[in-house]
Amino acid sequence: LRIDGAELRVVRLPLITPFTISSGTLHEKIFPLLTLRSGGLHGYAEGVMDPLPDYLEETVAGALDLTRTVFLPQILGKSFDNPQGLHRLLAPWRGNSMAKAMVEMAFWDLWAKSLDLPLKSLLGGAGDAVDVGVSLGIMPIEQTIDRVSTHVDEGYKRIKLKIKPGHDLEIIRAVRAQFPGIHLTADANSAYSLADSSLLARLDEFDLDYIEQPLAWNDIHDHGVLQRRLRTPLCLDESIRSPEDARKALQSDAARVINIKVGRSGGYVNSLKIHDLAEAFSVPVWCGGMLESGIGRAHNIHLSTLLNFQKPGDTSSASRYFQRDIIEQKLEAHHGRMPVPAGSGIGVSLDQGFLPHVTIGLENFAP
Ligand code: OSB
Ligand code: MG
Repeated sequence: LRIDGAELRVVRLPLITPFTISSGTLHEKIFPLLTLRSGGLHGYAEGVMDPLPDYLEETVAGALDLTRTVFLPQILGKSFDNPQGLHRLLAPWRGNSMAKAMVEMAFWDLWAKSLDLPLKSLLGGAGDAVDVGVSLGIMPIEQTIDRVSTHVDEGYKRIKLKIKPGHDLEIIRAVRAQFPGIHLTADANSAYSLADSSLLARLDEFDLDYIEQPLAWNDIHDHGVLQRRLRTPLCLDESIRSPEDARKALQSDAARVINIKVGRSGGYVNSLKIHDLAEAFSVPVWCGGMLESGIGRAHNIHLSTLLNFQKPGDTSSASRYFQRDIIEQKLEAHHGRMPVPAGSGIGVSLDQGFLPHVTIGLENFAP
């Protein structure tokens, strides 16, 4: 499969409501969108890095530069029999797992389309729909209760609340009191340290499915120490960017659950290894999200069809975040199940009429 050309776009999508996590508030989603071409086929992927290094270190500007000056020149005009060949070519570059993921994911979509197969089949997944939950940003207690109520009524299978110091015990206590039976989790996005162990241990009484990434984004060791002080399982997100990260976390009991984001983990080759390693340790995984557009969401949904994705993912309805998506299809959950887009590759196509209205940068590349 020869890569004949590429297009690198920057897209800006306004959010219906601002999304607040411990590290800050997102008002709009700005992301790179990559298209790889081969003959008449197009493979799509988006990057999950933010304009500022507020979730992990990668940035949109850095990813664009690396993609434009290093990755694309390495792959344009070349032929690859399968995604592993492309993965091996990018692997020696240090870090930058989000930028690498974008390139590899676009190639997987292209490759699946060249074989006329849905992406899930090539990943080893199966099924027509996956379980989903929602992630609720930080907001006042009253408003949180309202939003939990709406989403529980809609059938979402798990509610994740964002927490930060000063906005933790009280909100979890209030939601648990109102909704005693739901699957409830908390995500701190690295807002705490080991000095907060006793406060985090007080969350044990609320029967959370897990606490996501309480400690530093680049830490594994201290999460292992913290896990020995808690009953609630810890789930790692930011800390897991490679199979090696996953192995270390699993071996040191720093993660009893893993949130896999293909866009954070360097792509599918790495994500499949993380999935299998976790299974070998009897650790369940689930598919996270980065407020992606329909392109990134479709990728996430295909990945979620693998067997060890035992817990509901964050791939909730696109209409919760965006007035209008950049794809022609609608990615909407029904009773807590998100349908897997049908057709070859990721199964969704760009809305070419809308795309120019939300494009803030565009470059084309030929061999
Ligand atoms: O930690 O999972 C996270 C959004 C932006 C940055 C980090 C995270 C999130 C979410 C949103 O939780 C999940 C979604 O895409 O719906
Ligand atoms: Mg998270």
